[in-house]
Amino acid sequence: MPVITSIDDLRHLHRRRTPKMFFDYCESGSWTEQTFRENSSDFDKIRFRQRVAVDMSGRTLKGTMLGQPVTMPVALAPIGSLGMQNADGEIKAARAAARFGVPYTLSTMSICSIEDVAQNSADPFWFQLYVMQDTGFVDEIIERARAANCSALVLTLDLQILGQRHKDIKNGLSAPPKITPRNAFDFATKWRWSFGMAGTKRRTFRNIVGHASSVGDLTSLSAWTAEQFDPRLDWAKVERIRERWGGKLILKGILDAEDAKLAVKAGADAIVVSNHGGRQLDGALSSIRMLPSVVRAVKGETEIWLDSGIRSGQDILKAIALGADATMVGRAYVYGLGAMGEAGVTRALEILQKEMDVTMALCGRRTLREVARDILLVPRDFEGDWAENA
Ligand code: HOC
Repeated sequence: MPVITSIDDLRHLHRRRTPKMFFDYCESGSWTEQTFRENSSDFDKIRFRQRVAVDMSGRTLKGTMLGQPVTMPVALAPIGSLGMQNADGEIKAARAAARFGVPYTLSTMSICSIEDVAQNSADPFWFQLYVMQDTGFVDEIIERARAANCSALVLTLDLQILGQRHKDIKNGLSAPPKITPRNAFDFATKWRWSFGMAGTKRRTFRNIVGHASSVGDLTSLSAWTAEQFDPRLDWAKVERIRERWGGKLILKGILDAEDAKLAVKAGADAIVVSNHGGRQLDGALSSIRMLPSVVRAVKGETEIWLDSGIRSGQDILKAIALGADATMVGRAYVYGLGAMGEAGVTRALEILQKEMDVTMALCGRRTLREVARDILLVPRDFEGDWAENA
């Protein structure tokens, strides 16, 4: 067993242990993957100011997200078909998050259903909603989330149509997977994964079973998305969902200051500055580059969180220093899940926490309240002319 000291170590192990089709699903962006790449490389352009001889005792990363106490400002982002990365992946991730003291978000497009997770994990989790044309289905799944005690609704606004991901098309992505002469050897060598899958009945999209006419392979899934997801989603519909849900509402996929203001008007308790991990509009700017303009527009009016591109605790600290109240991580914990199941999710969270803590100390700060832009060195042209156009 290799020694795991970084998220990248988990990524390598994930790649070794998980069928290519599912590792690639996690690792892909849309079209040229420019936005996917820049989400991470833009974090690398920001540097820290080292400070010395500052009392670093009694440090804490604790805080709250929507009033919920968290051990660090991180929630696990909703991930489609997570249960294909590792058998019953959603249940494992929910358990690991609950034990660690951070929120877990279950995707509408998960393998384990809302009820599967609720029955197998003690703590409340959050539910992510995709808006379908069938309002009956939307209302019904909101009721299911309420019945399962979900404590917040995450409404994703940037995927009413699916960004094209070339790797998924080439791999013939499906859940359950189709074994073909081309991929049979790959599946045969990923025996841990196969063994896990043989031990569960949860191998397709259980939240939508009964609703979807056909959810076999990606071609039909993207056709299904085009057919079922509501292309007429607008702010009036967001408000209808807010009223229907009545609880804490997080609007995810906000990348523009104008949209941030509209989200506040629609009653968002939190917004997630996100480009869906570079999986939707390729050519969009990275989340971290867009964050400052959103912060200027709505800071203090709603909680501002950031996702897309976070691969280390240092990235989280950079987002906080640029004005985010908290973050969501996706791939960083999926690598852990694919590598080592539930223990891998825990390991990913431990790594992020340790990296944040040590970095904060070496920047001379003891709490997240003390973390501000002045711990950073940001290139003068970081936001560039693009943000000024916004
Ligand atoms: C093909 C399924 O957020 C992703 C997910 C889920 C997409 C739903 C449609 O892959 O980006």
